[in-house]
Amino acid sequence: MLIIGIAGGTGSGKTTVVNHIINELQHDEVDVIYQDSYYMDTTHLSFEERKKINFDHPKSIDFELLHEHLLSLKAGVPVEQPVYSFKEHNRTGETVTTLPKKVMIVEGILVLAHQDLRDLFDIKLFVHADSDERLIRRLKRDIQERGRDLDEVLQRYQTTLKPMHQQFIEPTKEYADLIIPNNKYNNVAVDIVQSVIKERLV
Ligand code: UZR
Ligand code: MG
Repeated sequence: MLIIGIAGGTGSGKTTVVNHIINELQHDEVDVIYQDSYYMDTTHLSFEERKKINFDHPKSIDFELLHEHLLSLKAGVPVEQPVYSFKEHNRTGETVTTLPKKVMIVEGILVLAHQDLRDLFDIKLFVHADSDERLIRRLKRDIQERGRDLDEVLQRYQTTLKPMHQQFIEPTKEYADLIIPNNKYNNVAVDIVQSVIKERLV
């Protein structure tokens, strides 16, 4: 099994990079684990309380479960990946069965921030985009897809996303084997990653 960790700030284009990588591979040889699926269960909190959670701090993520799931997959055992709702800020209670595949991709802002996870990755990537670019993408996405408004997104960006990015995400660039510049969609870098994966698969 080849395990690839893909980190990078919010709006850097991680999910898009992952989608392009997996499109080129056979359906039965690859699957993705999303860090977003592993936000802590917050059922005990009210919606108003959940909105106040700092979702960009490592402690909001159930890294233990994520690590345990990766170990299972590595041992050939399927796992139940929780399903998360950004509108509700909580797990939905549903899960998706994730089978062990030859290539497992682990994607999320903080996946390189956790040493036990890092130790499991064969390849570590960091997707970089400038912060203005990331803010523009984040604004569009949160308003169009996650039911937020302009003030809420900007407020969150200034008070939480930016400081958390500087404190916890940006420093993990240091652990990356490869940093992908992604202010514009980067075909060449994705092609290179794909060839490395294909090489390792044979
Ligand atoms: P990406 N996030 C939410 O907006 N709502 C939640 O309930 C849980 C997480 C955001 C989180 C982080 N921060 O910046 C982002 N906030 O999802 C990570 N607020 O996802 O890497 O796709 O941007
Ligand atoms: Mg994403």
